[in-house]
Amino acid sequence: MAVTYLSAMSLLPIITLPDPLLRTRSAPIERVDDALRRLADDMLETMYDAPGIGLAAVQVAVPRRLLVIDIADKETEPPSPIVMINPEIVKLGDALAPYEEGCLSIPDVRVEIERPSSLTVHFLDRDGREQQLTADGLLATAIQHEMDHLDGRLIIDFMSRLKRDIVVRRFKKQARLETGA
Ligand code: K2U
Ligand code: ZN
Repeated sequence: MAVTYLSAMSLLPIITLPDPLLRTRSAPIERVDDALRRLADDMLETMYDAPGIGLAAVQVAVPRRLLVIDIADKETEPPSPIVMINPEIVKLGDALAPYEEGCLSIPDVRVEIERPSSLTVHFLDRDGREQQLTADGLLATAIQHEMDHLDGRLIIDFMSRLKRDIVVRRFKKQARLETGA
């Protein structure tokens, strides 16, 4: 039945280190159409399944400037999904706050990162409408983490060079073992 088919979403594979695509600068989106909305919905389903509170399109191998976020606590709150198309941070607060960040594309690695604790971001929503959002706390951290993905920046870039090289070597070795190379 066409309606069922259209409404069914799909889980997308999340790419991981050392996939070079993660280092791409994602391209702006020209058209907000049904195909893009379908990708955003598939990204949300993939994020909830991971589970995660954010996901950038490049993490599902689509290097376009699209991200999804939902920081609602699923134990106590209803979902509160946010879709951001061509997001731009227009203001960053002066106060910094540390957070021990993980990344769905770099499993089992945690990095304590200090980021501005508040920001204002401009973006297009899933209907292509201009939006402005002021965020603080975990939402501000998540927006900055996902925006980093759109510019090919990863949490390991906040590590010392030595620790980053150790992590990258470990993921490259794991990838070789998996492909039997
Ligand atoms: O983009 C991603 O890899 C998903 C990230 C997003 C994120 C990381 C750190 C801080 C905020 C957002 C996470 O892996 S989602 C997993 C998660 C769940 C609860 C709290 C923090 C991170
Ligand atoms: Zn990430």
